[in-house]
Amino acid sequence: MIEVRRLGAQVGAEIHGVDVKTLDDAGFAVMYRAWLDANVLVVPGQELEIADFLRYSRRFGVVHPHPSKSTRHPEYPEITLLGVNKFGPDGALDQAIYRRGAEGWHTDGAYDEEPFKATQLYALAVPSTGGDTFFASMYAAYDALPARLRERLDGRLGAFTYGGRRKATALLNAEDREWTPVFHPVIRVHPETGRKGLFFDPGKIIRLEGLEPAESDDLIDELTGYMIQPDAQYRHRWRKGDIVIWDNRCSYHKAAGDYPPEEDRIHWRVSIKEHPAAPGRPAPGQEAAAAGR
Ligand SMILES: O=C(O)CCC(=O)C(=O)O
Ligand SMILES: [Fe+2]
Repeated sequence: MIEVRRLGAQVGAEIHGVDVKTLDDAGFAVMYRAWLDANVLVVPGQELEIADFLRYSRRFGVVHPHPSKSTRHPEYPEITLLGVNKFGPDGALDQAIYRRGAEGWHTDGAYDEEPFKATQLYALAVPSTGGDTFFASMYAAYDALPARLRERLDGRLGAFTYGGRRKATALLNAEDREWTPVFHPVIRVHPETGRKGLFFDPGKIIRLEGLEPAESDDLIDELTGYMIQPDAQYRHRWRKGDIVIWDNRCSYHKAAGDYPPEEDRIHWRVSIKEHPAAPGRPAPGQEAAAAGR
């Protein structure tokens, strides 16, 4: 029997009583519904090979390789490795790998024309302490906006790039760092739940369209203050064998980035979209190169 337990009041649900390797369609439908309701779904105690993880991930959508080529699994480009090759040849800790996802609250893939629908992680090794992942609701952020801000944002587009205003592109190969901005409405209606959320990422947004630069920066700061609502968070403490999937269309997340660096914290990670890559379209970040620039 599949059991769904709520973790936080608004964010997070945990599933018990499933082995995702043998899950039937009716069982998956229960889990998918729970995921839409809770934005973040935890499935503990799974024993998976890479093929199992990919097969299960594809039930949520289309798995796309991440633009960070250096952190792809050498044999399975759709799998990103988290926490692997943390130490360089000189023995120094690579902060971009160790602190990946820890620089601030964000949503994955806002730099892409079709941002990731979901990101899914499978824990292979967990540290003895630290290394949690934090989640928060975009719906709650939107609900908290005063009417004055909702009116200013209604129909407004944000321009996003991979590294944002700080140009944080350390995980990209040098030839992939020139990023063509993409545009998304900052008030976004979730395509499946119909609920409005504040689709926002201070580390990837470069400006709000139609505003003077100073006004845009001020509004970005103001919106950053609404992202995290105290009653709409969930903190995940990892156990080996956990699968966690989050919905990038309605949630923010952040890695704690605080575990003992000498310990292993290793995940397989996939980026999931609604759609396959359009034929002949350059990969994200490659538009400038493809246009000969
Ligand atoms: O490692 C984590 O806890 C999450 C990192 C992250 O932000 C991501 O994988 O998108
Ligand atoms: Fe992330």
